Amino acid sequence: MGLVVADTLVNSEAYQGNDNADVIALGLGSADVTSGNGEDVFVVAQSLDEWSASSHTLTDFDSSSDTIDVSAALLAAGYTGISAVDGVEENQLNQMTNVSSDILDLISGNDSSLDNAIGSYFDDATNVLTIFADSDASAGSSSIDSIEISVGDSSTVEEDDLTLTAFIA
Ligand SMILES: [Ca+2]
Ligand SMILES: [Ca+2]
Repeated sequence: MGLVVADTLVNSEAYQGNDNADVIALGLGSADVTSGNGEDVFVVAQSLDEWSASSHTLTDFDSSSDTIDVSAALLAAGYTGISAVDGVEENQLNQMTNVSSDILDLISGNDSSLDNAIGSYFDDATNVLTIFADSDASAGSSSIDSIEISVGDSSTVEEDDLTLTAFIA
């Protein structure tokens, strides 16, 4: 358990990784990253309230080996773990699965069903991944933020590519 330590922070520039495992933090802006081979980890480093101001591009994201870790932003928002029960618990995340395109309306509408939610939706027509999370860790209120990450034409992103390493023992 613990935060991933990044090799480098990329904000709004192009960055080329190597063919080993890179740990690349995505900062505020619009990074354009080619990470090469290896089990690369992308850390979404900016706080939740900065998410909507960023839109990154991962040109060669490989779903079979690469992952995107959003733990840091969630820790900073006050979450302490992943909920083990149905329903919403104070400071506990509910990781959503099998998310459909309907989620985009729920996000923009700050829908109460997303209370303490974390999840992602990949649009394979546009190759845009939308990651969303409730920045209000209290139960019963929500403020949904989202960030868009584009991947290359030959890339896909699966739900289990989104990791929460800081919350998993
Ligand atoms: Ca690499
Ligand atoms: Ca909440």
